[in-house]
Amino acid sequence: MNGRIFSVVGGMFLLTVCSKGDRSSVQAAPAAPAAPAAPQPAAIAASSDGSADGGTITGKIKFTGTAPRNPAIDMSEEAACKAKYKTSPTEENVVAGPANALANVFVYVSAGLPANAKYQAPSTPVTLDQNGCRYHPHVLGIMVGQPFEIINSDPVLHNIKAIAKKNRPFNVSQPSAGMKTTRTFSTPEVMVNLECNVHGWMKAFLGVRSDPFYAVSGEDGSFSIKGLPPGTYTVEAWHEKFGTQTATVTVTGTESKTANFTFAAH
Ligand SMILES: [Cu+2]
Repeated sequence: MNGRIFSVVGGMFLLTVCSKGDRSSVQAAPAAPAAPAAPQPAAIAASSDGSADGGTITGKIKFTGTAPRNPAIDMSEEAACKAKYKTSPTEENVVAGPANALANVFVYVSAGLPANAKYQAPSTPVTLDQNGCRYHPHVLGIMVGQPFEIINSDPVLHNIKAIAKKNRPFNVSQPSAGMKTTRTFSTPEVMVNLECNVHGWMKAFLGVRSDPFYAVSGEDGSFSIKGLPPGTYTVEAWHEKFGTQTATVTVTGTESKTANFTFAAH
């Protein structure tokens, strides 16, 4: 991300604007500290939002065969959760879209980025909502150091447990609606499994990365990873039931490359 560079420039711009007494239409950049920017290590000009330079890897994820049926969830003992559904809720082990599109695949660059590259984590939290006794979203990514905000939207006790091997595991109780807990992760790990000790069907999967080059496929199976510097990358696609696949993709400039993945349902 080149946010660091941008914020310095943007900050100076703000000061100029303000000193002229203009209406402050420039958006919410916090008053930039006047101190000169400290020299920053390894400024890799990459952007995760695609608004700046870099290459793009996009693709579609599909599966062959017949998707297994997602088990029904028995919420009869959690009336407050059950009431949130019109039809009986199921687990989300395999979420398929039209034409065998596969959702909830975590796609990330597993190799090829410069070893010394440093990417600043956004201060914007990644949110995991417990709502209707399910996790939303079911698969998600986060950067090392980025706030991970766990919210309880249910008037029932949830107990979120992070099963991590490289990161510090945690186990947090949220007995009532509106509770919020924030954690961070210190090292890359794909995946950290999230479970609820109270509701055995509640599962989510969190990919922790030290760079912003990851995405989760949508209902149409598509994903997009933007802002990649030139390089040859291993792109890995992870699915909770169907395993992993990799592709090698070379990016030379600001072009868009395609990497499609097809899993076999089993
Ligand atoms: Cu729960």
